[in-house]
Amino acid sequence: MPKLEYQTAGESHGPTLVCTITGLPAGLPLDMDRINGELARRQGGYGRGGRQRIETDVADFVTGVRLGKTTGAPVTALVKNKDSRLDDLERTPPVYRPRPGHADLAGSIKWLTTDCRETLERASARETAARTLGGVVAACLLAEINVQTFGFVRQILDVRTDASVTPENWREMRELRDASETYCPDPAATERHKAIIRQAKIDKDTVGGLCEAHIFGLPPGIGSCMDWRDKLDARIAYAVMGIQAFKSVEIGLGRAVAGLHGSQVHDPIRYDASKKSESTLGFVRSSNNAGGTEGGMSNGMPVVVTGAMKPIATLLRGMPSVDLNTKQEQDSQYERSDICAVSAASVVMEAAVAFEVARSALDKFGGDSLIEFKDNYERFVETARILPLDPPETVIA
Ligand code: EPS
Repeated sequence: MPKLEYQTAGESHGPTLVCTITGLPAGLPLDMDRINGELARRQGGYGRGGRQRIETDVADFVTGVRLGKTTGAPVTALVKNKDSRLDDLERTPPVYRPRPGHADLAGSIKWLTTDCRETLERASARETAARTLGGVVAACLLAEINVQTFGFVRQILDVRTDASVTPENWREMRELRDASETYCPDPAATERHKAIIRQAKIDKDTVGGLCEAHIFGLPPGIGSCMDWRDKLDARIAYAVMGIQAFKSVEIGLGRAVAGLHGSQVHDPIRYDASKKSESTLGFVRSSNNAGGTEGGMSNGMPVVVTGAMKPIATLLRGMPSVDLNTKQEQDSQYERSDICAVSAASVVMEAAVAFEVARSALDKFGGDSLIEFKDNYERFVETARILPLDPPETVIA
């Protein structure tokens, strides 16, 4: 049985992007509105460059799907590039002056060339369209066990929203997010974000920010503490750091835990039988500083992930650099780009986190078909709800 995995292929200005997903159970209906909706959302956000006016990203499933449902075979989907011109040297010329912050310098040396284009075409964030596609397919699987995902922009440059996102209000927050041009569920912060991006454009500069993703409805016990490679938080961190331009990832309080006492950090546990049917199985926490994971496993609380995206490396005004052929100092080369892509990155990060959660859920519940996967999930939560399994008199207090 293959594990749930995905791989992407394709260049920014090649003919197509490809996403291949293996290990999906058979019978999963693909919610095409959701998949294409998220692809469209990833194309948007205030501060994007001219490329997004050219492209119309839609998923074209070419293997592993029949009559709208997965068959259990590897799933391949394409996102075609309209701006396809990889072999046209006039329109896609060599790049000899690497952009500080981009993959240009390290990649050109790694692959022993002075033409950074060899690297940048693949390093480009265009690839995140394919990664988003894979993540949203995984989110379709999570929806089958009532696990929902919500991603948004927490901060751009130094303007941060204090909006609080909870299992009760996240749908309302989603409406606010969807009304925001920077995907931030706070209209006042959105206006300030837009002003920051406008000013960066005038200054021929770029800006980054913070993305946040919440996963709701995950029962305790997804992931594992038995092998560090199976820790849910470790997998999420790996996936988020794998997104272009991300420089840090935090779960829950993140690095703030370092400056607090244990009594301030750890989330007290209570039991409320009236909440037994919820995904927490009745274990109530008055705070969620752990961000929904303890010991590398979900604990029933929402999984909360924050990722920091650096400012886009392509600056219209250039940055000090050198020509790789002459070694002479010259400003970095300009390629059409974005001023700010934090909004788009919030869509990518939500999808990337969804994929890791789905992978860990499949590791736990398994199943060749969706029916089996859901049955295994139901049996697990039902059993967990009736613990202890031994007669009470045999349980040592
Ligand atoms: C990117 C440069 C720009 C961005 C691109 C990422 O591409 P282009 O040079 O074609 O204008 O638009 O992002 C996307 C194309 C996308 O779909 O997100 C880069 O250098 O990383």
